[in-house]
Amino acid sequence: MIRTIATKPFPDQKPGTSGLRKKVPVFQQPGYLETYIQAIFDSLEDFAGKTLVLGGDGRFFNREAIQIVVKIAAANGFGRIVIGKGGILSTPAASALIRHLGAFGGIILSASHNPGGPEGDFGVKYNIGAGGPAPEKITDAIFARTEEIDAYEISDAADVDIDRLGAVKVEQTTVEIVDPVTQYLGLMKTLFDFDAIQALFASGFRIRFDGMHAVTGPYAHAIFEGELGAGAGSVVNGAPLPDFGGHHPDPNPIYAKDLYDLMMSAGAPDFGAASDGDGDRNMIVGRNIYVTPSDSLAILAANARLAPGYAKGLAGVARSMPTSAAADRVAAHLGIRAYETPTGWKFFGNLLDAGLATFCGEESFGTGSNHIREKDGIWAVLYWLNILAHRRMSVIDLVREHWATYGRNYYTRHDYDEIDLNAAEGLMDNLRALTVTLAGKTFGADKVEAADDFAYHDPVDGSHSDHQGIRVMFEGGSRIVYRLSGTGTVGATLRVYIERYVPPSGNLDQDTQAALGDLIALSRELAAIEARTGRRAPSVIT
Ligand code: VG1
Ligand code: CO
Repeated sequence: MIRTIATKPFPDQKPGTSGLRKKVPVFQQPGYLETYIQAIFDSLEDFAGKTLVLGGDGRFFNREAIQIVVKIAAANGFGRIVIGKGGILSTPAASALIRHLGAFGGIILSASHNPGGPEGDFGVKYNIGAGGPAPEKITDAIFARTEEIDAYEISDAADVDIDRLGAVKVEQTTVEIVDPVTQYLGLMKTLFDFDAIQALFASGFRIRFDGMHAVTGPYAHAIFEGELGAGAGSVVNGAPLPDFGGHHPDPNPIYAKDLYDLMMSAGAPDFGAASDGDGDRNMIVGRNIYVTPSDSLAILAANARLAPGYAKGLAGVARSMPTSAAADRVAAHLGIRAYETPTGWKFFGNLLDAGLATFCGEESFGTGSNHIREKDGIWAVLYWLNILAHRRMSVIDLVREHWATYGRNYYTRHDYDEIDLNAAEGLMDNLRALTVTLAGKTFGADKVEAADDFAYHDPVDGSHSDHQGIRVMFEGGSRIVYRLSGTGTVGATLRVYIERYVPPSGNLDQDTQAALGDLIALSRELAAIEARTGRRAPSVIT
């Protein structure tokens, strides 16, 4: 039976950079998740009888939340709900499945790289039929609906057994449980040269993939060890755990330190990679070299023709504004368009749909293409393997060759986590006011060319997004960028992105923090970070 349950607006259901993220106990409040899910459906039209894809990254509360979403979706009239077995779907696999099935949309239960567990984070993201995160028009409508909602519809049917493949009925809705890997694996086979990668492994090439006890473990075991013949044990931390083993499932040199240290040690394998909670991020590390995500995007673009799925070449490359301009240089060389969007994958959707961009990337360990509408961790790893299988050179030699051709964008991000919200907003307001006075000023060797608060005009639908981060741009291509995170759940996180371009004739072999030392000092001084936040140093450097 379908019941109508009275509810009230919760004041804190505004989606951020990537859906709604809150502490688990917040989501466990009676009616909290139900109300948000109903607000999503209330903001959509004409889905009666259509298909909804549903899955999550396996974090604490995933299984309970799946049951709640099933019962509300059935009560609201979806015709079919397709769920990954065990409630598991990586974000990229969910995007692939939405597109493959021609589904109306999908709900992904994840707080991505945020920690999990009873006191950790949980999250809900709505993706549209194209497979990507809902654009701002929809997330704004969802938020508006959360402010006035007064009831939700829910079936009182028994829980669905999400661990058994097959189909059952909930009210009038067919609920199908599918293997989370099968369709995704099939898609990867259409893009990459699996034979060449198999031959690479057969020749003794060694990989270490760290699943970080998050969602990519099952995908990595099946694809790298199963299909491609990487030796058993190549995938570590491959079992998804509700609390990610107590770790932060964020693939960067700090949180994937074991992998990083291994790759810098004498016994390092040829290639190292890790992915995040929901499988859309990737970190690439070679023996004795960490590849920045910005460089990774540029290197993939420069070598695109080596992968069967991209052999025809690229339409364009898009990067988020704070991502280094390394990909722009490749685009210029290839004679294709380069796009600069605000942070968050939702801004790439229109460019991909319109065929303007083929590759997209973010400095936050996100890379992807038009094969789906999310960033894709396993895809990026397969892409690198495909390139290495053809080039038969080490990661470090490939990266050095790239710098020698295009120059090097030295790049770092400094995060100041959990700072006071008012202090953070004051700091940004102050910077915004400062932008108008900076052009033409010289700091040390660097002269400011322009400074602004980044605004984006979507070239496809004409939508406009203001206040996407403060940019201080210097002559010669160096930059300092400031923005506040939209995915955190405690206080505010200030992100400072620092970049300096060195041409091929310059010194390409410096330590990154040293090469950027003067700009790092300037980034702190300009924003008065210590005076305003009490922080002398960042909490995380990537
Ligand atoms: C962060 C990253 C952004 C990314 C977003 C979602 O957002 O900076 O590039 O798209 O996370 O990624 P913010 O607003 O905290 O800077 V994921 O893997 O958390 O879905
Ligand atoms: Co993620």
